[in-house]
Amino acid sequence: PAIIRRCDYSPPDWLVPTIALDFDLDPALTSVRATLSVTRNGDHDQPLRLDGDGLVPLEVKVDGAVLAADDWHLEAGSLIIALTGTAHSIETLVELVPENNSKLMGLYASGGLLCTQCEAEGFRRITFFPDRPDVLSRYSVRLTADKARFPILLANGDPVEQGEGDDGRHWARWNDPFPKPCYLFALVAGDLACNADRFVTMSGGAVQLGIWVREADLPRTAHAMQALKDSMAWDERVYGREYDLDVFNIVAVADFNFGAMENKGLNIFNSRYILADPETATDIDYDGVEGVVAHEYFHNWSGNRVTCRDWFQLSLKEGFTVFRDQNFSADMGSHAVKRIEDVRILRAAQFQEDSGPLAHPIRPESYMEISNFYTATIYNKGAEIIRMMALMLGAERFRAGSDLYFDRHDGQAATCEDFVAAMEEGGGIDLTQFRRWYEQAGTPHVRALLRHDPVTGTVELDLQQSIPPTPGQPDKQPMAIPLRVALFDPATGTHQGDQLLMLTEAQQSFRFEGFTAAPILSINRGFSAPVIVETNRSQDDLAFLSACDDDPFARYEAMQQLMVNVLIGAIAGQPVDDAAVIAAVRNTITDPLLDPAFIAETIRLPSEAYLGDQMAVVDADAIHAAREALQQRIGAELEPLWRDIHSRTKANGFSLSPAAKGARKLRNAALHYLVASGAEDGPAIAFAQFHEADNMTERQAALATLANGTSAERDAAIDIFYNRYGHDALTLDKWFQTQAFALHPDTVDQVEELGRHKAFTLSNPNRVRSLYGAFAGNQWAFHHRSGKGYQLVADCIIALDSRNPQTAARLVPPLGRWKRFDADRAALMRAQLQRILAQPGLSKDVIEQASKSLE
Ligand code: BAL
Ligand code: ZN
Repeated sequence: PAIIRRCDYSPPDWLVPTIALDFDLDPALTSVRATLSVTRNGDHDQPLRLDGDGLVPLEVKVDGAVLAADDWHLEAGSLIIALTGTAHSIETLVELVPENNSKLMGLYASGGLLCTQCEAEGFRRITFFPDRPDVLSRYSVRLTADKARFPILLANGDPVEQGEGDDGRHWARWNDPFPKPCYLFALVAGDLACNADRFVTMSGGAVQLGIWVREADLPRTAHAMQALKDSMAWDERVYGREYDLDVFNIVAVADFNFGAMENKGLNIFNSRYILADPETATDIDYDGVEGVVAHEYFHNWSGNRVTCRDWFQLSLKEGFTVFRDQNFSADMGSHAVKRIEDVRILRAAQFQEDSGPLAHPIRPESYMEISNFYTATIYNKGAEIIRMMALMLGAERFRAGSDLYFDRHDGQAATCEDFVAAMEEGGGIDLTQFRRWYEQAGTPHVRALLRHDPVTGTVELDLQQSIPPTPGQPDKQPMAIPLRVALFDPATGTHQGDQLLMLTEAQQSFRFEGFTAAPILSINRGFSAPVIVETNRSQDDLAFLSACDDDPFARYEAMQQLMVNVLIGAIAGQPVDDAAVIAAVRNTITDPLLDPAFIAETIRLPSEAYLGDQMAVVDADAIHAAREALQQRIGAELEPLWRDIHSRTKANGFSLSPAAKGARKLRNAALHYLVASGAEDGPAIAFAQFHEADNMTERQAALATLANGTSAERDAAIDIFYNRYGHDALTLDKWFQTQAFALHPDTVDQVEELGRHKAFTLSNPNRVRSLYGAFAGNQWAFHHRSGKGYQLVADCIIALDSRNPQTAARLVPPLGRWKRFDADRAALMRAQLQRILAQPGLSKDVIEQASKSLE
């Protein structure tokens, strides 16, 4: 497959100011008539090239006249027409079979609905068009369908007309006044019920809001609607951005490759990010709904009004929009807890990506298949880069920069460089060196050494940065790294102020005066930069910070580091001294001033995968054993406290208040440690929680805790859960996921069995991710020394590829981490990658991921 390179960008030869689309919809045969006004862009003699994927033109007209078959031709699926003038009208007719579209890109059928997904390159599977984000058009769309099967017909923009046709068919016309790239096109036809509401914008415009779902799901849409209204108000308040159409519709569909899609005025969602009620959704699910609804809504400005020039600029809209949704969610709940959660995701997904064969800068230089670049790097590291700019500028200047960006580029297809330039100009800052964050892949390492001279009272902070080599980038230049730092007086537990240090050299020293006693370093407070910090802090220093640091992230981080140090020592076979960890956990859980949600985050042991990231060669078995042992010790040493927390956090009735959510989080953490302690009644207590819970947060946590062990209660809970929720796809996903995540010696065999379960299907991406995606993230089980885990995931990739290559390709990266494992496992992983690549007819999605993973 061809490689597309950023340096090869050139503006489109032809523009398409308007497009009229006429759909005659039917799952078995849909016809699409497209009328494009095209204008020559500049002085050239290039033919018109309209991208197509799997399309056959039944008719091609230019300026109303049918073209003879030799006046057009297809080239790699694209329609090529030689044109003489500077402006023409082009008409094409194609037919599609949505019910056979298993890739879920373009127009497809899901649960009785017809819907679309066009980002990144799905529109070319619907009609011939220059499928690139810098071709912006005004859309007018007419939809016709059987009225009984598809009573609701939706598209982008505002509804303008509707009527009845012949034979029980009806039609609707929608106009979108805002020029948009074709990846933002959407339509939905189906039998849907609406949760309708309204929002009045800051300038007094009334917006009709609709969340469209199956009738039976209507009661599960209230949280999404509240999140939508909160997002609309937040974007006005924080960014001054107002909604711009008369209607805003959201539709939930069961089969979806992404989490959701920001189509202009018609967001289409994976139902898992819309539907929530206490019986079926955990607090994490509720937060996911809120965050994703906000994310898609915020794209209306960061993505739609200002879009991307080309797909290399993907982080322009995704990184910025993730940053916006993270801040929104923090404002809706707890800033401290949200930051910890976001960093945990970054470290789990992005740091691993950045240190492996698929590492790429947030603005990549090349790709084979753009679908493979919807990555944690583009999204989550991209958000961190924006966060650093916001930190360096401060709130007011950052807002000035974002105002300038939106105002200057409204209606345009922009670049990452445009964003940085707007921040420089609007915010008044020089970001020359900072631009390297867009160019260089890899997570920077910062080594921080604090030296104290008691005679002069001087403290020197020596900082060194290094960025490991990544594919195609053996040598790196120093980055501009903003580090928030404080120096604590160990006697008083206070500091003289938080400072922002800019580390811009490979090595740099910072001097502080006036310290008679050696201070304790708190660094990268708030996780001010997405870097790995190594320090010479002792366990005593970390214990001190875990009790005293007034920056919640740094306090959490100190506790994590304290635990990591003990665990890494244990893995290396050193005698285990866990007293400091147990004392720190005790201090934390008995501190009456702390938020229970923060306590629950802080006392959680680092994940097995995170511990693996700290090792040159990951020893999954030793990590598991050491972590289980420490968990057991913390559980047993503090057993009365766990019992006390567990019983006093039991709520009387369900609430979504931050206090109630925090109590559930802490209750689940206490249950986890209590069961880990080995207490004889542990499984019975977990089963009682499972049985009595009036919410999924407690029920699933109890199930997950039981699933890690071996008990009669485990088997009973798994059966009961299945019988209770087998009819509900989203909840059944949890049943698969919980078993695939289980830290249980038989997980690999159980996953094999679950893959054959009658409720397992490859046609639903959520189901695939809940079994194989979860399993591949379970380090101990996936890296089972037999290599069976690798084989199961490879089997799934191979079986899925011809059906849904995008989802198949997302399962490849865990196999690509072979360099981090021992020689035997590495060989087994490589063998599976080679087996995948040997399959005939493999998609370019999987070819790209698997071949890069072998390098
Ligand atoms: N644009 C793809 C889905 C999302 O990031 O919102
Ligand atoms: Zn997005």
